[in-house]
Amino acid sequence: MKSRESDKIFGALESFRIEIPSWGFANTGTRFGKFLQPAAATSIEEKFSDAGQVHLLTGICPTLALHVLWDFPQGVTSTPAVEKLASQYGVQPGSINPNVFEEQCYKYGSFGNPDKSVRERALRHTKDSIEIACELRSRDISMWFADGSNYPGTANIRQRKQWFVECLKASHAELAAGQRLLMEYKPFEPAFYHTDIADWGMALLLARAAGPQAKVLVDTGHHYSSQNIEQIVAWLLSEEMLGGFHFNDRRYADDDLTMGSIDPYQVFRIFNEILYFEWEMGKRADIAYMIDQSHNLKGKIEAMIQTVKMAQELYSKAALLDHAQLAEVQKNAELVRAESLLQDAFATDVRPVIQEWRASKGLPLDPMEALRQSGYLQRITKDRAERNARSITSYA
Ligand code: PSV
Ligand code: MN
Repeated sequence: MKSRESDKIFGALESFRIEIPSWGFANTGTRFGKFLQPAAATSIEEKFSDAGQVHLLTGICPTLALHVLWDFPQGVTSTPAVEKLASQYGVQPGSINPNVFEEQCYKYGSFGNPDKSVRERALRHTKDSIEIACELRSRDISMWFADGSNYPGTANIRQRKQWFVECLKASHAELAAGQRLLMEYKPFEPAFYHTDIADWGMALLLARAAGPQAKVLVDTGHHYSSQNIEQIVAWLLSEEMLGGFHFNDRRYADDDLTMGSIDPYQVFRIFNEILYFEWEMGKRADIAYMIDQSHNLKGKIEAMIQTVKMAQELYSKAALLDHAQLAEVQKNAELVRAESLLQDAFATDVRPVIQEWRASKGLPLDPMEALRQSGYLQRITKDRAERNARSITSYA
């Protein structure tokens, strides 16, 4: 590879960071049950410890996304303990994810619930989550709502939209300067007839209604099959409304598979739209890159490292593209040349240069191999196996 190309990759890797989710280290499953893993994390300390390993070996995952219900058992009073773990394991708290979907009271929704007291409760939880974020100096509060309905005619869709606007405005009013409210959308699951924030357009309208610090979050698994996600990304960029990503891959629905495992070219195309925008604007887009995956069968830490490596590779490939040239051939409608620019960049083997970059940072050349050699997996498997074996796995 020419030195100009490897310089491009070095430049891209220098600033590329990706956030990992605390729940990606825990025993998760499908609605049919869980297959327990002896090394899965069962406490917030174990999640920080595992995230610390991923960051230690890859050098690009300095923050951990936290889910309030799962990671802050005592709410805001848990924050000093979380701060302590962050400094102990060398990973800072990242986005804070309120949880207004798991408790019984949310059966008919949270911000869209017809019962005012439930809406108020969801709002209180969101405000508490913002307070947690303030205490931990976390920038992003990431909102996902399971709200929706399963049968036609059972919900007043317009009324629920209005309740969402009211609650989101009230949430936004609590944000500190510089904080952001990220709005995630999803067209199905757990609701199967309608979801209150079903797509990027609804998320965009609600974010605009909430206030200037609200942006849209794109979870790549939250689209219908064959939807053009990079086009959504391009539109959100041009509206200055793209706040972040939850990366994962899917074959059928929201499968939460490892990023790039099914369609790496799609992730490449997403990164290409972002880097093209940045080239055109002459500045970085303010985007939080985050992972949202659930590894039922693969080892959790291995899958996370695999993801991070894939993200680095696809981002590096996209960074290779000559955007000045792309703009030129697009202008002249030179279709094959334009498409080939993408295909050639995608086909380039960037792994040797990424290894050089790792070496320049004193990082292991192969983080996966380094994990296997470290003895960490053997140690946690021994320490955690008994507790994991006692976990509940049944669906019904
Ligand atoms: C919902 O499917 C979702 O994508 C939201 O981001 C949740 O916070 C996360 O998954 C929980 O796994
Ligand atoms: Mn998500």
